[in-house]
Amino acid sequence: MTIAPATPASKVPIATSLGEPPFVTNRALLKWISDIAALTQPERIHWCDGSQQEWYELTREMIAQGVLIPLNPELRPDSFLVRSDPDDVARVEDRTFICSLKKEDAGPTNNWRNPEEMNTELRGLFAGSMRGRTMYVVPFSMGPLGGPISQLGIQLTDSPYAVLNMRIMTRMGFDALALIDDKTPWVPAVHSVGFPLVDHDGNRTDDVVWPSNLTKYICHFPESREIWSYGSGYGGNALLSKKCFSLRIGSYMGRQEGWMAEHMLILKLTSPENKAYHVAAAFPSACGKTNLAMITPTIPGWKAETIGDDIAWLRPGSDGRLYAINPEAGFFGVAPGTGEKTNPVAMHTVWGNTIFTNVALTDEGDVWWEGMTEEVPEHLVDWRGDDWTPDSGRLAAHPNSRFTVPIQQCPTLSSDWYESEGVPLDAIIFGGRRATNIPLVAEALDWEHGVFIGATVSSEQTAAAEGTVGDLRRDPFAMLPFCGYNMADYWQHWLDMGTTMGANAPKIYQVNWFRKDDKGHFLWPGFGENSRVLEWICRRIDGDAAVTDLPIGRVPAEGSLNLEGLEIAPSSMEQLFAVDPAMWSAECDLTERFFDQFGSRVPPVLTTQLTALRKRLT
Ligand code: GTP
Ligand code: SPV
Ligand code: MN
Repeated sequence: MTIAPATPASKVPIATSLGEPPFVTNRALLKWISDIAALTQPERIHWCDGSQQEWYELTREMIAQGVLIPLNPELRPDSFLVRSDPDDVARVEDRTFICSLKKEDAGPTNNWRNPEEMNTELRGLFAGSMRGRTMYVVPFSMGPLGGPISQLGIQLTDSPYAVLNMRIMTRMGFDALALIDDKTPWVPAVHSVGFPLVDHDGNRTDDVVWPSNLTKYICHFPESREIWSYGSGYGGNALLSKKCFSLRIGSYMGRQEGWMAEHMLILKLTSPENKAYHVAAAFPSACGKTNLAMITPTIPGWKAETIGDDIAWLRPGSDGRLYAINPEAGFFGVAPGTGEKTNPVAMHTVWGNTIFTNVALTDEGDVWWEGMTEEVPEHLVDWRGDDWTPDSGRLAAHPNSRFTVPIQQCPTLSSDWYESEGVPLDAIIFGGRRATNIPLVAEALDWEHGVFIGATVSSEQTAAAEGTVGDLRRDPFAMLPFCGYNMADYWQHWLDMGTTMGANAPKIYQVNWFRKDDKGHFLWPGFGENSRVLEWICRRIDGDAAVTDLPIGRVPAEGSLNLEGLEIAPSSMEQLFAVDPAMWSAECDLTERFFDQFGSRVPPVLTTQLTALRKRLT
């Protein structure tokens, strides 16, 4: 198949053939690729088969270009360090757009643009944006290939770094491509770093280690289920399977089709009595999902197994229960704070085959970041490539530096991850990073109260996105930056799902590992000790744990939370569950103002919940 060059007179070498593998006959798919190639004018088109050979060739090329820094193979085999441009280190929420036909359908918490206008703008930006580069065709499946909850997508990208990451994060390659026939729905996603190597006159410029553009656009067209991302090579801006597809487009699809796409980890717990439980937990970015997903319980007899650490797709099964899959195939985890003490499972997972982005390099050719070891190396090369010593007075790794690693390397991976039907959820947990007010754990009174708790989650901003770290912000269901439609309609969808499931719905809990004393110290030891809270939740599911009713929910009765072997002052325990009526009244005022943003679209059930909470507080 040959495509006509967009600018016939130009001296720019562009791909003249799609070079599709012979088994690809889907005309819509081929037309889309040919249209995007005509627009972006890449020099070559490469169809990613996902093979080891392809990985070898790509990495060899990127090492030669100085893009990948191979780590010491004895310490970290088949692993690389990548340093991004210092202007391209996290998701860019102010450049993220939901381009629904109606502005109200994006809602007040999303940036909205008229789809037609945005389309025109994007076409201008993407015109010739891949000149001099290879356009990679990256077919992928979210969830097991052909599974009933799984979905297919194709990302076109000019970033080989994105390709290597997509190969880890998704089931990528020809197996996924082969599933896309004329009748199978798939999500098209276009990505360019916005750094062409050849100008209109055919003049070449040198490439840089991390090509990107100061102008960035992360755009979603929910009604046509399309994704267009321009200008960034980093994380959720560039791995379009993750937030763009699995959450923003996914949440929109879920509402239409009766399922849910959530920013949740999935964990399997087995009690000393050998009973299994499945829980899903939504925490905002960099608030401990990966940690909890890989928890090493400190209480005897309990076993924890990992199913997912970031995204869950939930669907009611024929038995009326809620089933969950992790659509991803890898972890894109926060590096800083990950160490043998805080997350030994993650440390073992990244033994090799790992891409590290924006961490520090040791003199031995291994990686390091703040919190990895207690002992700080005497010399490092920091994430920007500069010499670093402990008295440099700056961080060696970027606070949002990350590792990309195949999930199958996780020593605690549950065989349930392979289960295409998903696992039935017993509990859903909402959490955030809150120094005050929110208790260590509380049980929702019922589904509607649980939805109220989810809708009012707030958290201190982390480095996972641009913004002021530490600022408190509302992050309903940890989905504020990820909901592809009006957040108030999303709350209604949650309420509707509860009605569908009735008594089979999972129980809902709220947790907070981050409450502090007046000196600013964490009151709760966290990490493996969080297993005590999980144990209490499991006991509650079985009706075996006593509760005390507080205005904000049901908390463990005196002696009901297992604190055996834990040294914690009774005063700390008291503070972890303290409810200050004045502070809570202020919290309610903020909730009211937050709800007001959504006007009449706020489900009446939630305003009733707020009134009821206020009443319980007096
Ligand atoms: P995304 O990948 O951005 O969605 O984030 P995540 O929720 O998976 O975050 P992650 O698990 O990587 O946690 C990031 C930070 O939270 C790290 O710095 C951890 O040290 C810290 N953290 C995790 N669990 C706990 C805990 O129980 N207590 C305390 N104090 N910190 C924790
Ligand atoms: C998050 O910010 O929640 C992440 C990282 O999981 S990213 O993939 O960059 O969105
Ligand atoms: Mn996340």
